[in-house]
Amino acid sequence: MASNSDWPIFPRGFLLGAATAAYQIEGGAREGGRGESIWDRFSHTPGKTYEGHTGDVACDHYHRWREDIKLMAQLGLQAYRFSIAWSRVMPEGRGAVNPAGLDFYDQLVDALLNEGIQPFITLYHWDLPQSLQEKGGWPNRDLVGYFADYAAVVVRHLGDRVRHWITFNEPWVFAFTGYLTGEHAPGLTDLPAAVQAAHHALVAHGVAADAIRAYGDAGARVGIVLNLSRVDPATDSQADIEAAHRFDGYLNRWFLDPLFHGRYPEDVFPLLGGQDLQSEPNDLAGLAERVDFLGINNYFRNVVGYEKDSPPLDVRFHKPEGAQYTDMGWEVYPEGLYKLLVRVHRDYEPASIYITENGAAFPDVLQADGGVDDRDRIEFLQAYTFAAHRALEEGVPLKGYFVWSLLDNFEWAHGYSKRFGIVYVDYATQERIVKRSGHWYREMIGGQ
Ligand code: IFM
Repeated sequence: MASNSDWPIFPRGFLLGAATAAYQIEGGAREGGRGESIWDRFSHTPGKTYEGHTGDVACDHYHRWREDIKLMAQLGLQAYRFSIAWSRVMPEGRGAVNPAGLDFYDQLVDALLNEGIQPFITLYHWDLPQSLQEKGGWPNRDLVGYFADYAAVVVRHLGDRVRHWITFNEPWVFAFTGYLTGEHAPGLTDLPAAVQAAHHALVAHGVAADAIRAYGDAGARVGIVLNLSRVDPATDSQADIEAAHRFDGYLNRWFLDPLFHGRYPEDVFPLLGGQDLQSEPNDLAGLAERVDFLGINNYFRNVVGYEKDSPPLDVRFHKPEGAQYTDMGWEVYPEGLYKLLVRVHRDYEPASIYITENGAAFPDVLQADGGVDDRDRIEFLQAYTFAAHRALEEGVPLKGYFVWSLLDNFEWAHGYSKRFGIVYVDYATQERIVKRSGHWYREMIGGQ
């Protein structure tokens, strides 16, 4: 039995769980009446994902969910964060509802509750119905209403049993990598479209929050999940300090300021062409009252310096020498999580915070003895959970922690080449093998 120095001891009621997302694990892409999503279209477009990988089968969770919930129970998970595939519930994104899609999530929720695992549902984890992309996708304001309708359908169905609702996962990622850099679906490279998409996600959060409150249980809690990172300047020079501040405005304050202060960050708004944003007067009003909890996904920090003639922000990324990097090339920097939590609490004061994703990809190897000895991931999780605990001790209202991810899965443009799971998936057989980190996490939860 490991001693308490192997993991932090969290207060009673603190939730320890794991997270996944629909397109990354479900598979069953053409089953049960599911409609096409932008990730089906994107991953089937040559050259968009690593070796042409798609989520057609993924972890086959669509068929293996009972086994996966047993696995969660064996690991002792107290909560499970998963997303709903919009196009499983509404194949065209609006209009007709697909009962088989709702049934799938219905059974999943019941099975989780039977095992005493609290469901945290994300309504949107990037898999927009393709037919809504054909209407222009998130830059089209009509999507705000379609999203609210979809949220209402799901919450009317599951709201008697599900308490924690997350509207969006990482709107920064799907807006800016989906519409500006083109690395993610729908693969566009259009700055005004990206800024408009990000804005509509904020407005949609507000109206979906209203729907969740209208149709959910009295105890329903609404959250939104942001990918946030500590940003440090590369040197002490004024130019680098200002560059780091601009990048912080783009990555962190672009969503935090509207959500909690009702306005965009003034310094970076014009740099991204904010003056051309199409908006209505009350779009950002009252968003703070529609956030019961903030979900933070954090993996690494950014070290940023000034780079001349590098629009729109004139920044360049630096990789500190001597640091440890994961298989994604992300710096292992637990101190960044601690500082980020303290800063978000100080500057924005969300009522509650959950770490909704944290974890690491490493090149795991399935050994001849059938095990996966991922000590590097254990060290990562230890360091980050201790950092989170330190923030909690200093007054940050941290209520839970979700490891990313329960299973190895489809890592978007990287396909299956990156493994984030605490459970190894042998994609040839779909066998699940609990990694050493999974055993460690089970002990940690049991040791609370
Ligand atoms: O796999 C993703 C997830 O879908 C969103 N947050 C970051 C993870 C790792 O890249």
